[in-house]
Parts: sequence; C-alpha cells; structure tokens
Amino acid sequence: MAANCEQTFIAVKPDGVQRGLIGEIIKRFEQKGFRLVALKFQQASKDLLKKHYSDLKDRPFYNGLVEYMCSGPVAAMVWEGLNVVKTGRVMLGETNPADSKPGTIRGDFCIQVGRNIIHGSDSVESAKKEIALWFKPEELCAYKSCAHTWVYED
Ligand code: IDP
Ligand code: MG
Repeated sequence: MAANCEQTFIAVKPDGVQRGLIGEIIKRFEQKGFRLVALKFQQASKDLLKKHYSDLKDRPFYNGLVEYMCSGPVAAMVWEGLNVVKTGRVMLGETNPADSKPGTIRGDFCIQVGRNIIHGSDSVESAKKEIALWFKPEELCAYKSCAHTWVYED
C-alpha cells in the first residue's frame, strides 16, 4: 500500500456529538489535507464498544467507558493520508485533556479524561482492526481527491 494511503479510525464520541463538535473535528482533518474515506453516524452497541476497547477490559474505568461510549450516537470515520495515524494522534492531543496542548482537539474542547470527545487509533495495526470492526469493506470509498497533487509532492 502506498504510504499516503495509510488509514486511521477516528470517532467523535457521544459528548463530542452532543456538544456540536462533529463539524469542527471533520474540518480539522479536512483542512490538514487528509481524505475522508468513510463516515457513519450511529448508536454503537455495547457489544461493539466492548470489542473496540477490549485491550482495556482489566482497567477500573472499563465499564464506565463502555457506558459513556454507548450513551448516545457517535460519528465514526476513516481518514487517509501520509502518516495519518501518528499525525491524527498529535491532532487529538493527549488522552487526558489536562495534558493536551492548546491547538489540539482535546486541548481546545474538553477538560476531563472520561469526557475527552474523540477517539483515534494509536497504531497502524490497531487502525486496521478498528476499521474492520466498525466498517464493512464496501463502506470505504475509493476515489481520487482533486487536491492530491496540491497536498503531496508526488
Ligand atoms: P486514547 O483514547 O488516548 O487512546 P486509551 O488509554 O486508549 O486513550 O483510553 C481509551 C479511553 O478510555 C480514553 O480516551 C478515555 O475516554 C478513557 N480513559 C482512559 N483513562 C481513563 C481514566 O483514567 N478514567 C476514565 N476514563 C479513562
Ligand atoms: Mg487508545
């Protein structure tokens, strides 16, 4: 796969949705130059969220995290581009908004770790797993962005 076809899974969590931040978050990824390849607004099931956060199942906050994540709809997305996983995490900020710099999404829009408004894959490997969990292959759109040659050198 070409380097600029790397993909990451981004989800606006229920608090981000309720606070009207879907547009702001999409705007930041769009204006950076990343390409949206899938977008789904859904009430995720507890089963899906338990799988999504299965790595954290032994943590004391796990049950509360699953409850929070299914407390309302989420906006699930796949974004594509060069180093999008790592850069996406930089754009999100730290897990705890208190440690997130202004200019990052969590640094600008939230206060507490249990209401940190957005999820982003932490590695290319977890991105692949998360995309497969949340989307069917046919839900990912293949298209060429007309901005491509203005975003990338080649
Ligand atoms: P990440 O979202 O930055 O990748 P993870 O460590 O994977 O952070 O944790 C997943 C999510 O679990 C966090 O985004 C946050 O919503 C929640 N979380 C993490 N640590 C805590 C905690 O100490 N208390 C409550 N919720 C937490
Ligand atoms: Mg994580």
